[in-house]
Amino acid sequence: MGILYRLFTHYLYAAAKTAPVDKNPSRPHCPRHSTCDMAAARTMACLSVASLARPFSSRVSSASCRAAAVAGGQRASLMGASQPRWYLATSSSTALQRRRSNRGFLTVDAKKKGFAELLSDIVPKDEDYNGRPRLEKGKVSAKQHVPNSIAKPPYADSGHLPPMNEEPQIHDAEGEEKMRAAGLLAAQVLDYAEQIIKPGITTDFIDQKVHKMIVDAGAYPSPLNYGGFPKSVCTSLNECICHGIPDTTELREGDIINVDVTVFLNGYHGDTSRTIRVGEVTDEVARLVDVTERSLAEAIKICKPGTPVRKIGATIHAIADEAGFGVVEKFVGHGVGKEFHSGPTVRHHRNNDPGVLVKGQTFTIEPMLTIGRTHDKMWRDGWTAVTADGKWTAQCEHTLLITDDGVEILTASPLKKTERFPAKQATAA
Ligand code: EYF
Ligand code: CO
Repeated sequence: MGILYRLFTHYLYAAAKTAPVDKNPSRPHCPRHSTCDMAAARTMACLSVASLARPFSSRVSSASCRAAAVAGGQRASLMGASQPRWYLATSSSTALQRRRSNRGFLTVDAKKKGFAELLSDIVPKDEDYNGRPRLEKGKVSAKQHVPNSIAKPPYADSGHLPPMNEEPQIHDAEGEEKMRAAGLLAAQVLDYAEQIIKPGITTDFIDQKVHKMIVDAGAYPSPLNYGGFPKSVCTSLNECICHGIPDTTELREGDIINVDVTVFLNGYHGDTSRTIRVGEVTDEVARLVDVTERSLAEAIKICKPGTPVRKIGATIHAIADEAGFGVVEKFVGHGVGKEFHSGPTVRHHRNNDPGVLVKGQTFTIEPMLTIGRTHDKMWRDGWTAVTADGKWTAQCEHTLLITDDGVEILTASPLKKTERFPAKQATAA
């Protein structure tokens, strides 16, 4: 009985430790909505960049979350009647009640299972992939300082999230030049991050170096305090899909890490990321990274005035399918410019979204491909999204400008100049 009890409590502990806050991986949610003043911010970000193709029936409680979910509803309504819509349900649950309800949910799950199932459930939850144990949260260091001389985006001091503007960001010649400058700096910072990456360094070290380079260039690191995000860059390791928070975790030989850099320079954001190999990686992991990059490159080639936004997802998904990889649906590309995130929502999987690209518009494409399943679970920190099955995932991202007859990659690496103006591909509407 003692063993049974211990196993049961061990199971509950293991499940609680690893359980997603939301059991439905496709359902957007605000992980810490009632424990933190950043509730609206987080839900908003879920709705803006971690978006959202599925009906939303989860209960959100605080006024801030409600406002955010309403904003999500507005956004969904702009997607047109044939699009999935958001549904807002309210309840009066508090943080404590939500934790209770999570526990209750887990308990019910456990009670339904027999002894053998109980055992088998414990083991796969912590199964390694690639000889690497599942990621665990490390220690997050204190927030970095930004000198007063640097122009900051509106959220920098408050930690709020600006309201999501569904309109695309379209620029005149001067705006385009500023976007070029922001894009170039972001690309330079990412190149620098790639150069310092080696086994043994921590993700916090990457954050410190990236932060310093951005601030030294007179820019603000856009993620810092964006909806309360605690660091200047996202570092997403192995099974982390996106929004990994730099901490004391050390890189190991054979890892892959996505570094997602966004800078705010002269009033404009430039946003780019790539997945970097830490030393030698396995053939399967190398192929994942290569195919993810190719899917982005091919999607960029079809971009020009008049290209339906949905073709981007179709292109990426076809390449991932052929290679046998999954496409994460929950997190999406976005308009970028004076605001960090705006319309259009750029989904990376096959979709039927309305809208076409227009000259002067800036936006990102940032596909996330997976070796295994595409479902995610959110860590209790409310930011870090990892694959539910623990298999690895890769992402890459560029900020793009639609030109007269094609596209310019504003965040093309200065070390790989050839990719700035990709060869065009014919596209049928
Ligand atoms: C659950 C944030 C993350 N959001 C988006 C805030 O577009 C981006 N990268 O390409 C992007 C980067 C960051 C970001 C960095 C921080 N955030 C808010 C709420 C939830 C969330 O993830
Ligand atoms: Co982005």
